[in-house]
Amino acid sequence: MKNISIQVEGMSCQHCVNSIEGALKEMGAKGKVDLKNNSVDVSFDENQITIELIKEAIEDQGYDVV
Ligand SMILES: [Cu+2]
Repeated sequence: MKNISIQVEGMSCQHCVNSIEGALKEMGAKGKVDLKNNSVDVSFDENQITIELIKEAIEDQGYDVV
């Protein structure tokens, strides 16, 4: 498993947390949103998913990856 931290803009409430963590879960990654730091910690299997796909999934939910 690989662990990364991604800076994301536009997250403000529990709805945002659920959207992002849900989207990551759907693709087989494990996400943890930190609203205070505008970041998302993601654990994923490098053999299954790429960082680019994770960033795309977050952007598809309507947030900006910095
Ligand atoms: Cu929100």
